[in-house]
Amino acid sequence: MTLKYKIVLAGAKNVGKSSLIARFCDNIFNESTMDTIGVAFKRKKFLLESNLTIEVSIWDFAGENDPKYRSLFPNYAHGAAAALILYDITRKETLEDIKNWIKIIDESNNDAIIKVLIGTKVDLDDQRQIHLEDARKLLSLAQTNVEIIETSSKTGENVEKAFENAVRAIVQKRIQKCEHCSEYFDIRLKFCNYCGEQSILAI
Ligand SMILES: Nc1nc2c(ncn2[C@@H]2O[C@H](COP(=O)(O)OP(=O)(O)OP(=O)(O)O)[C@@H](O)[C@H]2O)c(=O)[nH]1
Ligand SMILES: [Mg+2]
Repeated sequence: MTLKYKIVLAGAKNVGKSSLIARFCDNIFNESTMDTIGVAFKRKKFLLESNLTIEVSIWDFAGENDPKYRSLFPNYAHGAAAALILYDITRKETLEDIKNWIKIIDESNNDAIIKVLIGTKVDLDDQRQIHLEDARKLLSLAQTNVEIIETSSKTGENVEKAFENAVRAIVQKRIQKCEHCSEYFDIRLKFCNYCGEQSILAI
């Protein structure tokens, strides 16, 4: 079975949103990237299990600081299953900006969205200004228990894992596996829509 979900990326200008997507989807890295204008869009498939493929559409939203521009984010994020909110471990202010993004996402009328915090540019550890423990303090504000991952789009470190964590969190929240026929079905159903067996969550 293939299920489709939308993932949006947010975070201050130059934190490395487009670079993370380029490494993940095309396995490339550029020292000098173009600023994202508006939004960009990519797709990627995950084979999570032999009978479960997840196809994600990944939306890259420019980090522009202009409030007029940021107010458009909820429209782009509409229907998203997860928001990856990025900060750059070498710039303290980008962690502060995470609070603004959490607020924008919380006000976007999408309670189902899972917020995932991601640190970027971990290859620049000698310039580090943000420690993992500092970032963890924002987890409760983001109302998420998805662990924070530090990534490098330059070396590729943890890039796959960051997206995989987000996808696993989406799956955990949205679908369940039938004990009887092993198919996946909507978490809200009391009976498997493949074989009719009662959901163990409903017992
Ligand atoms: N060393 C290092 N540099 C990175 C990494 N990721 C991104 N960069 C650099 O950081 C700069 C900004 O990266 P982008 O991916 O364009 O950032 P962005 O968040 O998409 O920026 P906007 O689209 O303007 O919001 C570029 O010069 C990248 O090469 C990384 O993991 N390590
Ligand atoms: Mg960009």
